[in-house]
Amino acid sequence: MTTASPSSTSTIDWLSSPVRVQGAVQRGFGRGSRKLGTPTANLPGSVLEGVSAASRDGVYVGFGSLPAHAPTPMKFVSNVGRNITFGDIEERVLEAFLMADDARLPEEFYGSEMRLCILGYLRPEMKFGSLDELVVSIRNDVAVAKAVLDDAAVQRFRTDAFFDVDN
Ligand code: RBF
Ligand code: MG
Repeated sequence: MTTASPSSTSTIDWLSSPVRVQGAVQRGFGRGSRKLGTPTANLPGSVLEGVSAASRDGVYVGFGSLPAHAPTPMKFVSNVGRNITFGDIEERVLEAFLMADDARLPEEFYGSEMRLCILGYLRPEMKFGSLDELVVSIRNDVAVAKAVLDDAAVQRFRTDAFFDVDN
């Protein structure tokens, strides 16, 4: 596989204002996103109900925390939708891959609060022809997210008051 430079293959659509959501991490679908290399912590899609800035299904990026376990905001990349490649879930879900040093982080935190400050939209959710294509695309999303979240324009959200643990 050839790895293209992320910034040359994608542009980010920064939201006009950040979307801050929080909720208890819910169980995934047993498909093992761990196997895909991107274990996600999931929130019900209902946290985005009525939020027009995040009404599109697809891949979003921002900063997120688990106040009780990992209070320092981390970069995240997430999918919002119904996993249309698989077509087996009914409810919209927000699946966030938190870029922690410990890749197993989310597994242990079902029921814990997660806070996400959503800053940009990367691409629509797509129906891939194979698992391999989905994995390649997710890897590219991770690389793009890492790069764009270093942008000076969004650094201030790392210290957003929303992440203060006593909130
Ligand atoms: N699922 C899809 O069906 N289409 C997608 O385009 C898609 N993009 C994703 C991008 C990222 C960054 C992540 C973390 C997940 C994505 N998924 C997508 C969801 C994936 O199907 C799901 O995480 C696994 O099936 C485990 O539930
Ligand atoms: Mg998950």
